[in-house]
Amino acid sequence: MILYSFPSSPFGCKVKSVIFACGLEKNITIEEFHPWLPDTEFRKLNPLGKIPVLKTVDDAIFDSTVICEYLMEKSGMLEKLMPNRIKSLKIQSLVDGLADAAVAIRYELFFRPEHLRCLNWYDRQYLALVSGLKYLDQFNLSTELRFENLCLATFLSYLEVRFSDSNFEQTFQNLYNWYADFMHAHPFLEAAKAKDHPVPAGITRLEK
Ligand SMILES: N[C@@H](CCC(=O)N[C@@H](CS)C(=O)NCC(=O)O)C(=O)O
Repeated sequence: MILYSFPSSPFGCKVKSVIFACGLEKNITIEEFHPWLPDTEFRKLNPLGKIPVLKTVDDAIFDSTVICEYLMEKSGMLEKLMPNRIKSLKIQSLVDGLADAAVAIRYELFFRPEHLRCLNWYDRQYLALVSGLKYLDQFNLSTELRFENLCLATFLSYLEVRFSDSNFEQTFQNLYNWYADFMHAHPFLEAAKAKDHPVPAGITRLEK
């Protein structure tokens, strides 16, 4: 199987963490692909043009949560990683929403020139991000190896890379203490963390 992803993608890192937690790393090749590259072939795998995508022998699976469920089921780890399905999905969908907001902010700042940026829209994404982190800061999280915890830890690794100047670690201390404890309890997850990576040449900014 091939996983199309990019080293900084929070959704891709979430899938990588599930690959490691399920012991599937030998079955999956990770192919680096930036979703903003003009590549019409990739849209044959995912018409939305988004990563991550998992290419199997006879299918292309997206989005990240569907890929994760597929891998957990395939490896027999679904019950272990999601013993309480609704609880897992609730946190997972919150974290996905935070990742959507964080990635939208990143795109606005990185891909759009300053004179085309919309401050109200940016503020709304930032509000979603901060409100979600506050909610999770008050949540009682365990350090058990659970799907929702994998989603959250890899997302926080994305914030470390892309929002390093936002002071979240000081503002949401419970959450970041949990993150440190969780990573300490499951050191194999270091390999799934988001990494800063140069954007490939040939990507055009949103000039219009
Ligand atoms: N809901 C999707 C979100 C995936 C997503 O937004 N991926 C970003 C990269 S982190 C992307 O491919 N963006 C390209 C675009 O929006 O055109 C999932 O969980 O896989």
